[in-house]
Amino acid sequence: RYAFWETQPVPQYSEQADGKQAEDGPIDPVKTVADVRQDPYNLPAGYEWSTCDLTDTATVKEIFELLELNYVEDDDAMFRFKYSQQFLQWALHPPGYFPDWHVGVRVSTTRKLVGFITGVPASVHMAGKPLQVAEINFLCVHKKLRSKRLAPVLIKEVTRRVNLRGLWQAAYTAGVVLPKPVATCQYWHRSLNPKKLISINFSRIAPRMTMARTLKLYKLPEATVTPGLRPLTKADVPQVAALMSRYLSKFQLAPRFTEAEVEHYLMPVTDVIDSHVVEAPNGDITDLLSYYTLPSSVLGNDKYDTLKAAFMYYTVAGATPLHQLMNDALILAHQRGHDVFNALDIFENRSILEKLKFGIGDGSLRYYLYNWRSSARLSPADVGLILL
Ligand code: YNC
Ligand code: MG
Repeated sequence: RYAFWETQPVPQYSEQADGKQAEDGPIDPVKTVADVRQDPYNLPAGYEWSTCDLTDTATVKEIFELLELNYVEDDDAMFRFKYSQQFLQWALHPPGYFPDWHVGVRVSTTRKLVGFITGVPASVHMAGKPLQVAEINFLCVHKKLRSKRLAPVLIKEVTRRVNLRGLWQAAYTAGVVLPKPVATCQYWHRSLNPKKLISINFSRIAPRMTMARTLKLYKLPEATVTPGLRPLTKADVPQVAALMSRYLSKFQLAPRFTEAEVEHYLMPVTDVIDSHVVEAPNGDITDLLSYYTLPSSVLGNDKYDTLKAAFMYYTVAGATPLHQLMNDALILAHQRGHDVFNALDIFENRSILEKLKFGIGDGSLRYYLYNWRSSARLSPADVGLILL
């Protein structure tokens, strides 16, 4: 039973797949902006809506602190995502962003920020159909306010604000099972600093292994191996956009990036996003690798308080074998002090993860679309979309 989600325009578990599905399309009757409710949803007494201005560093710090203490944890509550302030500014200010899609809830008397949800606009394809969506992320309710049905109010309010901008679909990912995933994917982890990972119980020494053999197993070369590999620069953006668009069109669910979006999402920002390209001797850009930096707080460990994780981002192997390009990504992340490299089993990753000594994680990441019915059933290898 999903008291809230059963009221929403998402595919339901009660629906029978009868084989003769109608054409893919919206679930709700088509509306116009004039049909959208003008006033915000009601919050419980004592709380109020607050649009969060991410150009204001004091506000960014408040969001950072809410998430640092209350955002996503693993099932055993050993780690909690710790998105940095620069990361939040980057992720929430892509080209064409709407300030009113950065939704906060505050305690009226103290102004304390206790709830948050965001959307950013994006263009994606799903099973051959183009969709203008809001990518919804950073849904968070303060731990002291859990299980009071505040999350549905946040979701309805951000939906209203998205609708007011004339968008009717959304994409989001979550660990939890909701009606109804378009794909269920898994994280894989590659140790870069095995000694620390073992000491914080992120990983264990495998049976019949010693610490010395474990360190040797995961040891990486000091320098990358691919000739012509160098950091992405602005001048590369048109070529990279073309490379990405050719590659991403192979997947059932994938974004369509404009050049402005490629520049925003891929230009390197220290400890936020790192992108490298391979430049051929004739000047052509043949390959792209990228990863973002998302640390986690290590909860209740005396020796370490932070785990520095790299997450694979858009990577296109044109002239270089994918496993070599990804191995260079591991080397770069290791050089820059990351402890672990995470990647989903999406794209063509299944073919290289084991070979590169990734191990499968526990828990799944589900991909969802809001107000879109599709008869397509996607496997992880059909997914070419990464939400931050
Ligand atoms: C979740 N992650 O099932 P039912 S991911 C969506 N995404 O509803 P309450 C979720 N719904 O079952 P709490 C959800 N988690 O009755 C729970 N729910 O139908 C549903 N955690 O609400 C749940 N961040 O307020 C139930 O629960 C209802 O106080 C219960 O709050 C939930 O950002 C939460 O994991 C997650 O901060 C805020 O636990 C809280 O527990 C929390 O009583 C730690 O809520 C942080 C965390 C989630 C990260 C993410 C993607 C969010 C997508 C939201 C859906 C967007 C829809 C599209 C909108 C735009 C549409 C257009 C156009
Ligand atoms: Mg609640």
